[in-house]
Amino acid sequence: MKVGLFGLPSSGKTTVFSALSDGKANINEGHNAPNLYVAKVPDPRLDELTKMYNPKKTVYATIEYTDFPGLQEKSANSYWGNLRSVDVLVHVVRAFESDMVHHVNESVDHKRDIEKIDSDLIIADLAIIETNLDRLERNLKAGKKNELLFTKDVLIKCRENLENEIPIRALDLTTEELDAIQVYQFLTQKPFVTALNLGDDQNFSDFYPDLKYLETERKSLIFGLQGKIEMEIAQLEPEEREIFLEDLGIEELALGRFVRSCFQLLGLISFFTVGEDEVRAWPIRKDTPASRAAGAIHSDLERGFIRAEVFHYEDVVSLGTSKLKEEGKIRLEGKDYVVIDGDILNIRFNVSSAKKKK
Ligand SMILES: Nc1nc2c(ncn2[C@@H]2O[C@H](COP(=O)(O)OP(=O)(O)O)[C@@H](O)[C@H]2O)c(=O)[nH]1
Ligand SMILES: [Mg+2]
Repeated sequence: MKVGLFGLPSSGKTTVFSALSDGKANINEGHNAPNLYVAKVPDPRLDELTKMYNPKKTVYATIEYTDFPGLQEKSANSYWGNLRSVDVLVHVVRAFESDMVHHVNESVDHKRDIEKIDSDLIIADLAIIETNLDRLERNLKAGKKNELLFTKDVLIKCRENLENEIPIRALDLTTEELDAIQVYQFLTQKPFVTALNLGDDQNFSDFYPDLKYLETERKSLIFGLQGKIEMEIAQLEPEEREIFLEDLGIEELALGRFVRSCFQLLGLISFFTVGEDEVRAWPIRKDTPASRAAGAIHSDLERGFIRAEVFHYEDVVSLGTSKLKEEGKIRLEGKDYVVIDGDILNIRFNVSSAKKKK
């Protein structure tokens, strides 16, 4: 999962990036190259399973953060272009007050900045639609395929909505419609998070009521964090963190909360595989059948899938590994079984039949 942080210069992107990447990323302070970090997705269940199975290694799911350098008016087009390759867009917005940090718009006004970026993204998508409608029109005149007509209709539908400030992600598009516009990588179609970067003395709950419309009307997520504090705590050793968290009244670090929000936004869940060699988390989309989940591990497992031995994390934690069987908690499931969050799978498969089907 690729997560891209963007926003105005000095809104705190690099600070938030550093907080979310566990304080371990090498920060490039220059203004041109983006910062990149592949972070482990924290999952206390995986830690618990590691204690139980004592494997040679534990493999966490990963999340890739990119901190895109500040948005400059002049090169906005190529800036938007860079953002099209990510899975989740995170708009970092400054709420913190500080005389030491200059704001490009001279004053701190998070609502203004949110509205401006939201409309910039809409304009960027509208520009793509215009270009492509022209192109489709020319191809249609040249007598090319009828399916172009369908794409054209979808683009027109998107345009109408965008003109009314409705982002594409808020539309109820059918699978066919989604397929037709997939190539355009629309920015307002991507899962979207507004990350409000709060000062040490500010509370998210004071800001939330006015920003709730981002969730209800704009189908995005609003996430508050005190970027600077979070960064400083993330840079500490895990053992030292606890004391500070308690002192500051922070229940959980933003890096854990944030990942969960992204999983929720993308409709992701995790299943696990366990054994002496490896205990591992596998992120998949909700409602994935067992055979496709097996495919996340290896394509042979999907092709040669016979059945899955399934038990649940909660059961192994409450009963221990040895009692699972006698309590009837280990089930055999077929390829259509819908995997749920916290399932632990052992896939039975047949390589030779997998090869035949190739
Ligand atoms: N007081 C305060 N300062 C912050 C906060 N977040 C960032 N800053 C400061 O704002 C400046 C710009 O932050 P930076 O993360 O580099 O912004 P970027 O340009 O968006 O990457 C730095 O001096 C940060 O220390 C915050 O939450 N509170
Ligand atoms: Mg920066």
